[in-house]
Amino acid sequence: MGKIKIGTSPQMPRRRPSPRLERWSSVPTVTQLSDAEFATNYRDALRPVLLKGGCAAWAACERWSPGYFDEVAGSFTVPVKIINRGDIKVSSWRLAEYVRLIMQKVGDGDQVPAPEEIPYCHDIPLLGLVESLASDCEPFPSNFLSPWYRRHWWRYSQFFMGPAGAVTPLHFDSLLTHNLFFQIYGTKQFTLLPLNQARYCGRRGWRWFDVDPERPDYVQFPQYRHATPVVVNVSAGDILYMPAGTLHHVRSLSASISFAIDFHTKRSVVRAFAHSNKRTPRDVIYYNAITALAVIAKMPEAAAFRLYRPYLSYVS
Ligand SMILES: O=C(O)CCC(=O)C(=O)O
Ligand SMILES: [Fe+2]
Repeated sequence: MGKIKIGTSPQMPRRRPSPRLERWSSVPTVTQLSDAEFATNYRDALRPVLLKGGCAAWAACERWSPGYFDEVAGSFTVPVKIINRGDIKVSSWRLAEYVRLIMQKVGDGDQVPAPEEIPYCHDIPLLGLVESLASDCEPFPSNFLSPWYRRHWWRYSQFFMGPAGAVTPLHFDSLLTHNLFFQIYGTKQFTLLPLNQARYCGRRGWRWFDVDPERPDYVQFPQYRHATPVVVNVSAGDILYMPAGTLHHVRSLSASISFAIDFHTKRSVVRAFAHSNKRTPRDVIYYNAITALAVIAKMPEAAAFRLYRPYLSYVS
């Protein structure tokens, strides 16, 4: 009789399942979350979580509104996007002019136009440009981030402001980072899927997906029947954590102001390289290499940030 190979016997205990979950049945909601619980139960376990009221005590939640941004940054020129699936058209607007557009939409209560007709002030590093805004965001949960990002967390943030009906179609964040998302004004509805369900969603290029999770076309995307999207509403004062590489579709249910920080841990940046394929843009590999130098090799923040900064205005 041949020898039984170690590890193949049916009596052997099964290997521990990978910590990467195949599916989420819901997004847990908590009202308290210590740094250690966040790291162990959510970040390292790659599970999303909603920290209800997590930033409700910030001055930002009192002060920030479209009108406030008219006051503090109205003269800034900002890129505004029209997003039609993965096709993005960018134009430059004065922030004051854009605020007027939001106010009109807020004021008139008319039918909401289709998302691909709504200009969206989307994904801009505004807090890095108007650094005083960060003082409205205290106490800030810096320890949720890796050390590289903590001291000047606002430099790494991406700002979003738009009217009701603005939609960011299904995608993952370019660098396959974790995402810590802060909702300051209004409510957004997120639909989330773990990265390993990307194959069901009609991928286009590197990071966009053609399936519309709000009205899936099962004839065009029959595989989407295997997908298990979870929906969560994120209201003013809430913090949402999305694990590295989460696919997300986001609808503004009202006029909205938010910002997010895309961040890597040592593990997630290594995983991002492991996920690279021939569709991965060179820029993504470059910015992940810089991030690896900062997060793993501890390159000094000032030098690493200088190289990383253009990523914050990178449209892909
Ligand atoms: O809020 C949105 O519309 C999109 C948010 C997003 O995609 C992000 O934070 O990465
Ligand atoms: Fe995103």
